[in-house]
Amino acid sequence: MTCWNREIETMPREEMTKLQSARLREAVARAYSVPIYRAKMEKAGIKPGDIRGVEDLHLLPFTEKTDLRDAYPFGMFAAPMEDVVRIHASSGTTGKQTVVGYTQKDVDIWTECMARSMTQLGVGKGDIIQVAYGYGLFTGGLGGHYGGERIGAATIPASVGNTKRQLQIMVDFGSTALLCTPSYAMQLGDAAREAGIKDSLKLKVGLFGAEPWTDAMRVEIEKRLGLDAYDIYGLSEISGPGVSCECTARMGLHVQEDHFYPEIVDPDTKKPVPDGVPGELVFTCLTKDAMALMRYNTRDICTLSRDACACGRTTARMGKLTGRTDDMLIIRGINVFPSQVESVLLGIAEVAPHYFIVVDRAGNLDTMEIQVEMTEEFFSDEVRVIEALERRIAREIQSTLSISAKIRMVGPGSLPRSEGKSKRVQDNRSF
Ligand code: DLL
Repeated sequence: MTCWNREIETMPREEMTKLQSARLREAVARAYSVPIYRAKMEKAGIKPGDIRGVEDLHLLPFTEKTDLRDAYPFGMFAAPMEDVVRIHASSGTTGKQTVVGYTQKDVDIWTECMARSMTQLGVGKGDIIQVAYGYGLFTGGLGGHYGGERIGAATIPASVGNTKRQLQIMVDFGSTALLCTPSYAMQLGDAAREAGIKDSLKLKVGLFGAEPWTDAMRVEIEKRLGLDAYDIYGLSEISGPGVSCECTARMGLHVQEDHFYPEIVDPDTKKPVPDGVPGELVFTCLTKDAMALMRYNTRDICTLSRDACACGRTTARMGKLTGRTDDMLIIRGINVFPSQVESVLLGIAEVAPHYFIVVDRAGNLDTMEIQVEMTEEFFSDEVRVIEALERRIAREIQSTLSISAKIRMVGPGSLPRSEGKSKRVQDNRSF
């Protein structure tokens, strides 16, 4: 077993709990300095001194994505802006992004987590890592990049897209590791097959994540690209990719639990459930300075286990994600909330805020069609008018959600109305 940080990765459970508890006490004190948290804790009748260790964690109130939205942009920051060295963002539930900040120490810890993830998969010095996650506000690109450099591998900031050039880089530079979303890996695999270059590839390992994928997809990717494919998980609110990652034993994703304390709670009662029982995954940041997130409910559904892993690591493991308890869709690796679509439509006078989203998969590419109702007032059956409106909405969606969508205008009152919880999404993909 090759470890980046053997002491932590093989730490006996008792020692790990001690370390986590000490870090938690500091993190709670930090969180208490943020007015939003202090108000939450006061409302729950909790003082920092009440949290003596991880056994008291359940007393703390949860943090939700909406808390970050309400605090937009920097209201959740626990460090002064002059200590913040990086800002990332991901989709919020409406038009506003969820903004996250990092001090230098936070970036270093995130990088260390990525270094551990890569090392546990045998990637290291001498490897050539092609980072084909998007570089930008999304954490995939830079997360992979810093991790790659930290382990001393030659790191290529290929970013996402331009498939032909990706394949050329892969062959000419001799990339040995690939980092991208699993759906993009499939696409690259298909393109490699078509170009007949599979035998020229030197790929050994792939770290794929940022969206759900199945073991069946793993088999396909491995066949197409001739590598071993592993699952990597993370979210920008907690740091980015590398919160957890599979090891070669493939018995779940090792959580970097000295930095991110995991819990699983029942989606209805919000009470912690025993290991092995599926529920909502909740993380508490133990060491993050710029944002001291306490009990952040990711809304991702999975299980946790703390029994021994065949690889020898002792850290807790997450099972593969099986879904979410909110309505967030992940389309081509981009997080999309239906409420974001609604807020775009609300800004366009010619349409009613009635819409229906159909998500599909054409080949390996996710597609999104948004059916939108015109208002009685602006209704027109002139093709020119309709097409102009469709183009305008598509532009607005692209600029707000960073995703292309096919817009289809429909007549007033033609989308189904529901009396109960409205069903606004039809997802035809199978994961
Ligand atoms: O997706 C960070 C990341 C980048 C992870 C690259 C892995 C690789 P966000 O954009 O904030 O961050 O989206 C986080 O994506 O709550 C999950 O619902 C989903 N997700 C992330 N990794 C996986 C995975 C990045 N391995 C949200 N399997 C999370 C399934 C995943 N879903």
